[in-house]
Order: sequence, then C-alpha cells, then structure tokens
Amino acid sequence: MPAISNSQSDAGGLWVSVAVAARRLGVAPATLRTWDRRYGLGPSQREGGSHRRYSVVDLARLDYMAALIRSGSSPAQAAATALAREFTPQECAPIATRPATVIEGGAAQGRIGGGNVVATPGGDRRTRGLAKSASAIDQTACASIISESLHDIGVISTWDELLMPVLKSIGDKWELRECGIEVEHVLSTAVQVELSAFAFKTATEANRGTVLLGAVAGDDHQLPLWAMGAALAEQGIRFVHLGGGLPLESLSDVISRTGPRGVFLWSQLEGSADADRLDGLPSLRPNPRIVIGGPGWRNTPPRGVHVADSLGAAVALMSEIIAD
Ligand code: B12
Repeated sequence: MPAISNSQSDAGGLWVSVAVAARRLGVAPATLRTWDRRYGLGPSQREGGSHRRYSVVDLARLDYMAALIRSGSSPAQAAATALAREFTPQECAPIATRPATVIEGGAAQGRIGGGNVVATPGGDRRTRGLAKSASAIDQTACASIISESLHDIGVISTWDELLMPVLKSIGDKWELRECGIEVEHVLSTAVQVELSAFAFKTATEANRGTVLLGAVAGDDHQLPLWAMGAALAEQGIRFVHLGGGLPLESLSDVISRTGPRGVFLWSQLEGSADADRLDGLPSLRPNPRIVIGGPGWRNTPPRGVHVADSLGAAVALMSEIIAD
C-alpha cells in the first residue's frame, strides 16, 4: 500500500492539538514536547510557534514510537525507527477503523480508545459505564449513572471524577473523527438535565446570597455553569443560570436589577473572551464580586476579578464571597 504524506492527510483537514495528541496516546503533553525537542518527532503544523497541530501521519508516527517503547526499545532507538518509517493510509485511519499497532517480536500492544468505545484510561466502573452508554447512544443509562453518582458522591466529585474525564474523551474522539457529534449530544444533554434537576431540587433549601452564572457571548458551552449551580445549591447558595452566549450588556442589566453577591462567567472556546472588558461592568454598592473560569479567557483580568481553575476552587471562592 502506498505511503501517505502530510499534505495528503491535510486534505482530510484533521489536525489536532498537543493536548489531544497526548491524551490520545496516554502520555503527558510535556512528553510530546520532549520527543519533539530531543528526537524531532514534532507536529507538522506550526503557526508562529503557538498553534502546534499534529496531522494523522504525525499521530500514526507517535503511536508507533509509543508502541516501540512499550515493547522494549529506548526512546532514541524508537524515535529513529519511527522517523524512518512511512505510514499507509490504513495506518493513519481513525483508530476505530484501524488495526492495533503491533511490534513484531514485542509484547502484545493494547490500544487507547480502540473500537467505538470512548477511552477513559484509569476510569472506574461508572466512568467506563458512562463512556460506553454514550457511545451506544443509550441516554437513559447515561442519565441514571449521573444521577446515582450525584447522590452518592456529590456534585464536585461527580464533575471531577466522572463527567469531566468522559466529556474530554468524547471531545477528543470527536476532534479525531472517531465518533460523531451525536455521541457528544447524547452525553451533554444527559449531563445538563441531571445537573439542572439536582441543582433546582437542592436550591429549594438554599438561603445564602445569590450568584449569577453565565457563559460569554458567542459561547454555548454551559455544562460547567450547571455544575456550578448544582455545587452552589449543595452549599446552600442560591443561583440564577443566565445561559450561554450572554452579552456583557445583558449581564450589566441583570446585575443592576438584582444586586447579586457574586457573578461567575465561563468561557470555553479558545480566545472567545477578553478579560479586559470586565472593567465595563456596573459598580454597585455592595459591588458584586466577579469570578471567571474556563480555557477561553485572554488578557489579564482587571484588579478584583478572581480566576478559578476548577469547580471546587470556584465554589470555595463564591462561598467566601457570600460569607464576607
Ligand atoms: C459538550 C461540548 C459541546 C456542546 C455543549 C453543550 C452544552 N449544553 O454545554 C455543544 C454541542 C453545544 C458544543 C458546541 C461546540 N463545540 Co464543544 N465541546 C463540548 C465538550 C465535549 C465538553 C465541554 C465542557 O463542558 N468542558 C468542560 C471541561 C470538561 O473541560 P475544560 O474546560 O477543558 O476543563 C479544564 C478547565 O476549564 C478546568 N475546569 C473543568 N471544569 C471546570 C469547572 C469550573 C467551574 C472551573 C472554574 C474550571 C473547570 O479543568 C480543566 C483543566 O484540566 C468539549 C470537550 C472538552 N475537552 O471540553 C468540546 C469542545 C470545547 N468544543 C469544541 C468546539 C470546536 C465546538 C464547536 C465550535 C463545534 C462546531 N464546529 O460547531 C461548537 C461551538 C458552539 C459555541 N458557539 O459555543 C472544542 C473547542 C476547541 C477550542 N480550541 O476551543 C472542544 C474542546 C472539542 C474538541 N476537542 O475539539 N460543544
């Protein structure tokens, strides 16, 4: 079978980030950067050094390098062999349709994310069950696994240990064209429905402060907001979910009308929100405290705006703000 070049793989338009390539291989992003620096096994696409993207050929080569290391080669030997090798279109096909990488004479190789099941390395029974149910388009099973977890271990652990890993795996699989958008929709709808049901049921007992929740204009990713709402309600804090795609002008208006104690703003899509613009929010007395989160923020936020890097951290900050 003829080998495939990067320009051919580009025709498919499939270029993935370092984070996705690393998760796909089950190694840290730092390991991929080291393989690039030391052995020249880097991404084919580099835009001004910032947007580094791996092609399907790069991924096949990295997969091969990882398999050689697992079968006993040193990284330097594995890199030299992987760089010298050419890859057939079949070897560069989406994982679901390609045979496992097997090194002759080496140990049998497992493959991350094989078949149609979403990879959740190290996942427990529930994580595997949720990934499997989403892949099998069994939304009822997804909902009952999520609901059971919320009741057993609470919102923050359910988000960190169950929902986040499966959402990320499915996002990666979608980016790698190994599953369709329908799998993501089956899962995200079940997540949204279960988190919101839990949030509103728990909020009937909540009597501390009020926090406004919203995602920035142009961004429809709302699941972390539902996780925030449910986790705040668990702490007895009231919330109002203002949804995704929220223009700052609308947020300013709600702040003026309701005088909340805190505001949490989410931005998911890379570069979708400018933290500088938060300076324009109305000053009221008492001033609502602003917390921002998500990978989409650019620029340094104005003084007084807090940045949270996890659900637990955001809820802890809001709890302190309400207690002030
Ligand atoms: C579900 C989902 C959707 C759903 C959202 C449904 C809903 N009701 O919210 C729908 C289908 C609408 C959707 C649409 C799109 N999506 Co989408 N989506 C996702 C998915 C699978 C999960 C999103 C999520 O909830 N992430 C939250 C957590 C799980 O992830 P995280 O932010 O990376 O977590 C980090 C931190 O933020 C922090 N953290 C985690 N949780 C929390 C919580 C709080 C409170 C805090 C403070 C911090 C924190 O910890 C992590 C650090 O390790 C992601 C995959 C992914 N990796 O996130 C793609 C993803 C975000 N989507 C993506 C894309 C490209 C899109 C679309 C542009 C696709 C398209 N072509 O139409 C549209 C954009 C629509 C829009 N205008 O916003 C890309 C974004 C790439 C980028 N460079 O920004 C992703 C990463 C998929 C991928 N691998 O390519 N999406």
